[in-house]
Amino acid sequence: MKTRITELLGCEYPIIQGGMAWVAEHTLAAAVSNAGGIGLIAGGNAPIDYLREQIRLCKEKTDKPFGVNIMLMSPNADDLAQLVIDEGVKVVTTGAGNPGKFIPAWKEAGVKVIPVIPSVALAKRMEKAGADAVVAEGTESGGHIGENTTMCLVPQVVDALSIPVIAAGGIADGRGMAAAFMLGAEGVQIGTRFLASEECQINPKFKELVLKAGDTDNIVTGRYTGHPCRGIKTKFAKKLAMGEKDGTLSPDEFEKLTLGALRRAVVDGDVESGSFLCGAIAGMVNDIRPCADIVKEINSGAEKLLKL
Ligand code: TUI
Repeated sequence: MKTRITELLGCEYPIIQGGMAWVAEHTLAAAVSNAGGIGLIAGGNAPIDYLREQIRLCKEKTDKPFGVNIMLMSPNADDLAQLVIDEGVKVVTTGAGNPGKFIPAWKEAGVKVIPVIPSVALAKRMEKAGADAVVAEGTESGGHIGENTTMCLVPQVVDALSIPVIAAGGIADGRGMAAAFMLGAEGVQIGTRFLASEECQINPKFKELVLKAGDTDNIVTGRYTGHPCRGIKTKFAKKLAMGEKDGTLSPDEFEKLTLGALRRAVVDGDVESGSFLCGAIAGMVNDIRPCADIVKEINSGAEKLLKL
């Protein structure tokens, strides 16, 4: 399927892997890029040396284009923004904030800039600031989320912008991709499906939780901190949700409990105190497959439906 996104990014399929903090390292990113999509390495809160090494390792594993996600709440965001220029990274996506101040330098360096946005207002600002495309991310996504759904957000962003729109949130198969295209998207960003891939390096316990999850095993916590996050409804997540609801956990105490919780999930598989961030579509993810199979199956499934 050729769209303005495949043209812009020089990839075979308009499928981008989500820049999941702690999860999206070079093995996963290279596998998705080698499969014909666009793999992303997550900057997250990583030190600059770690991200530099990940970028270099990725270049050893693929000669296809790949990208880096800059999490704008990271205290390192300025340094990471410069690093992607210095390392000649071709694509940058951003999350959890407004990347406006970085866009001129990225554009100057020939980096394709794709902010992830949760609203039409921010999408318009990004187009004005020179973004090449946007990811319109619905609240079905895992991790830090906005309030609007993919179904409602994507067509409104498509109508408001001239640049191409990539849909994210709740997409894990060809049906989801076809639906996003019917809403006007020209690409999809997929995270949760790649958690259950062979090349994904997360703790096996995390993969097991994704595979076991049903449609109601998902929860959003932390709305009162201003940083709502979606993940798997573990006992720990339920404890956070309860403390938030009944007022027994102050926002400060909540932040303390969740500090480092994503690392505890991804690296240690710690179900007692880890946050297993993951999208609401996890209930539909039932097997661990190579990234190449996942990318090709989603694309061919969508193509068949769109040609009906
Ligand atoms: O960024 C994400 N997902 C993430 S980041 C992350 S690490 C983290 N952990 C705890 C708290 C916060 C972050 C885990 N998952 N997705 C993209 C995304 N961006 N979703 C929502 C936004 C967003 C929110 C506000 C983008 C821009 C924005 O702008 C506000 C403004 O106007 O500055």
